[in-house]
Amino acid sequence: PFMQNVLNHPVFRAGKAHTTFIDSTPELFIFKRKPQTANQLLQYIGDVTVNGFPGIGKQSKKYVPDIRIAKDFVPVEQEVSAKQILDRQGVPAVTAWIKRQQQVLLTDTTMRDAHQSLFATRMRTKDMIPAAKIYEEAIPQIFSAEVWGGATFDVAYRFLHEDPWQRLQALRRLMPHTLLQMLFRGSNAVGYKNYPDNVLQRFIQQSAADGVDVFRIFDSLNWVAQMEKSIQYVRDTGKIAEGTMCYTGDVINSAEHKYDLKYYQGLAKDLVAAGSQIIGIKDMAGLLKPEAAYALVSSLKEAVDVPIHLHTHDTTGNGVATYVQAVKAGVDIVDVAASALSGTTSQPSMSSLYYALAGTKRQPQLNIDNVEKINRYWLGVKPCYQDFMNGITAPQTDIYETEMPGGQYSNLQQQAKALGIEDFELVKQKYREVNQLLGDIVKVTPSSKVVGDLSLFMIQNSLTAANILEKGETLDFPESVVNFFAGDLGQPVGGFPPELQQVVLKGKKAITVRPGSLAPAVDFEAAATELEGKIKHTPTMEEVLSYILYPDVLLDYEKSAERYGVLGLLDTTTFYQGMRNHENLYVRVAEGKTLIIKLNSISSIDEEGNRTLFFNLNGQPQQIVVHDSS
Ligand code: 3PY
Ligand code: ZN
Repeated sequence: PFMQNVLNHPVFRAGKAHTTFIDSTPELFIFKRKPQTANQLLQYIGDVTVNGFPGIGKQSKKYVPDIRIAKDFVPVEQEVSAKQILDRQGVPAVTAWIKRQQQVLLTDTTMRDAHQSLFATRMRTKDMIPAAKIYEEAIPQIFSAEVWGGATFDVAYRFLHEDPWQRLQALRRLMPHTLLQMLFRGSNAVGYKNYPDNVLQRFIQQSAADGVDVFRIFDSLNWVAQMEKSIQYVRDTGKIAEGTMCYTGDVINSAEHKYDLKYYQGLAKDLVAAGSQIIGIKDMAGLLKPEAAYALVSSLKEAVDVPIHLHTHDTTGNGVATYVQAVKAGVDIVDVAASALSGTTSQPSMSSLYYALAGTKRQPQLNIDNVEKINRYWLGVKPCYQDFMNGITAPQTDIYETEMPGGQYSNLQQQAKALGIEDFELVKQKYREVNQLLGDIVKVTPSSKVVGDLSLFMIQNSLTAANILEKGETLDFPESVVNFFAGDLGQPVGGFPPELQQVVLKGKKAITVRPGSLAPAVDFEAAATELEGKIKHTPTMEEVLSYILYPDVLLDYEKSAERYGVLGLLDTTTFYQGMRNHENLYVRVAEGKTLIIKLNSISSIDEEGNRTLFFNLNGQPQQIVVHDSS
């Protein structure tokens, strides 16, 4: 048994935890239920060495980075941070503080949206920990760090063998003076379907208790009814409710009659009436052109009194220009990422924006040397994830026409390939056609999936806008499309196209009310008892919530945790690529305790399809048998 919880660590207890300590002992931030054995670690290394990592397959080890966090930055003295104001004085004081700022404030998305958008959400907590503490000391002026929610929740369980709640708790502890922000999909929470109201409420309460301060709440159809409850639940916790509008269309196009400035002004007023304390503009596809940003922010400032927080993606290469115009129009906060993890489908770069605003009164007050030093750390981290990169290395201006969110672009490419559809230009063309067929809807998780699924389905079945109504009569549409027309995602702006709805639903009745209003409340006690029977320990509230949201995912994770223990100790290259013959690996498992692992050889495959890996563990021979599934 070598695992230790940081909270009990003598250095921490003595209040002497500082950067060097965290840098040299990140393992202390990896929480653990049970002691882990070295054997579990070897089992994991054996499995990934022989069979590769899901999604990227077997790798010959390519990159062994030496990642170091800069220690020579100048700690910045900050009188008071937004987090301290929230904790001491509550939300109204925070919003008043935001409004008093002359500079534009920043949210750093590096640990959430940036890696979700660039490398399939695969960043591990281990790689966040050394940076997290530095943020506090080096750039305390930022408004918030977006570190949780969206796809990070289920991906942590599914692919990283990590508990996302523990990530949140660790970051909270490391960043006590920074507002932590999450992306919350309204009635879909951090999932892809509607959950009952009491689940949303408990999830929000638990997230708030574990560390989330700012909840960015959106709905994939911009239906305020789907956000109201969540906004209220956040307000009840005393945290910040950022009701959010997903940006679609083009407000400066005179042909835009649906998503025009009047529409967004009305939506902003509705969000404020529902209790939003900040208005988020979520430009998930990066469609907001610079002049459109100016027009939109100006008209929202006219319509509502609360601060405006703008989020974009730099997919077209115009992200910084968009922010500069938004800043001129008075936007209060914008989302940026560390340069190394910025650009293309991610957010615009923090340092680029800093320099773009040079000479203006609204330039962010940052110690730019510190920003560059943090960036060097992320530059070192990035190559560990090269196998998950989405392949987009240049601006994609065609998304102005397709309106496809960045995260979907590479996903849909994969989905199409898997179905034997090689012509992605055709898919993009179909996607536009389908969007119009559906009545021009907001496209973001999960509504974007409806458009993508229907596009592929139409290509496969030679359906066009002209023949879908007759030919579709006899076809079973994809589940996501049926659910959409049944009203399970809520009501789209302007309603459903009635004829297509009939063809898809084939007599099934659609609902017009909020799906959550029909969902029976979940019995948490019963869920906890059921889960306890399956995992053989008393579950935490966090585990119960995860089980309710993602039963299979949580149970698979519990199984892998039994087999491997906690893998947060392993460096990321080994985690994804395993070990090479004759490689030596040093795994620090506790302060002053390091395992030295050497892989001597791998046997050829035996009759049962197994291979034996011959290791030395701290000089002692140790063997691990792995089934070769190739
Ligand atoms: C998510 O819901 O994960 C998103 O980032 C949508 O843009
Ligand atoms: Zn985003």
